[in-house]
Amino acid sequence: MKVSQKMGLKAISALAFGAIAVLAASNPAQAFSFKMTSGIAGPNGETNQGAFSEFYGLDGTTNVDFNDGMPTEGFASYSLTGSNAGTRANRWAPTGANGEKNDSNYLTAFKGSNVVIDLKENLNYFGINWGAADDGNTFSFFKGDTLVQSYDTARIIAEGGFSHNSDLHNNEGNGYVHFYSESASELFDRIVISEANGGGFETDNHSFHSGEGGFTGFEVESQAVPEPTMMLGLLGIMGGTMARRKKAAA
Ligand SMILES: [Ca+2]
Ligand SMILES: [Ca+2]
Repeated sequence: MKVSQKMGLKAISALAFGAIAVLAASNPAQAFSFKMTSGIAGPNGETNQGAFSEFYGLDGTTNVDFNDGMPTEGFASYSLTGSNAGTRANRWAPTGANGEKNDSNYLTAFKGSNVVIDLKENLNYFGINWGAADDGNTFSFFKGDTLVQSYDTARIIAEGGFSHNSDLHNNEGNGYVHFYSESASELFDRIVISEANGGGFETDNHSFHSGEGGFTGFEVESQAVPEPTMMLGLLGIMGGTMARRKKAAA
C-alpha cells in the first residue's frame, strides 16, 4: 500500500476514501480494533492457498497455514473442544486476495466444537483469512481467563464489512481480518473461534504478532502514505479542480 509517484488521480482518490472509511470505523473509546483487507498472496507468490497477512514478514510475527495440519504445541498451540472441527480441504476454504479458489488445507469449526489457540507470549495482533462467513461466527480474545474483546459476524459487518463476497461460497463474505490492541491494556494470549449456529467457521493463514504494547504495524506501513488530514485536503483540491474543469467545459 505504498503511494508511488506515478499513482493516478483515481487511485489517490480511492486511497483517500479508504482512509475515511477506516477513520469512520474506528472508535476512539476502544483500545482494541480491527481492519478488513483483501490480504496478499503467499510468501512465494502463491495465489491458490487463500489470502495471507500484510504483516506476514513483520518482525515478531508467527504464521500458521494449516497445510501440514493444526499445530498442537509451539508458539501457538491449537486445541479443539469437540470432534466437529479440524483441518480439511474443500470448496469452502477462504479465498485468496483476489478471490482465487483456495486448494490448501484450512481450519474449520462447527457448532459445539470450538477452536482454542493458546499463545506462549502476549499478543497485540491476530490476523486471519476468514471465508464463507456465517452469522454465528465468533472471535473471542482472552488474557488468561478474562475476556478482552469479542466480535461476531454482525459486529464485523456493522464496523467495516468484508473484502469481497465469493461466488465459490454462495456469495458469502471473505477477507483478511486484522485484530489488534492499541495499548498495553488490551493484550491477549488466548483466542477462541466458535460458531453459534448451523454454518461452519472457515479460516486459513493465521498470523500472530507478539508485543507488550499497542500494535504499530499499521503506522509502519502507512509511513509512505499521506496523513488522513492531508488526504482530506487533497480531496478538497481535487474537488475544486474538477469544479473548475466542469465550469470551463460548460
Ligand atoms: Ca492453508
Ligand atoms: Ca461458513
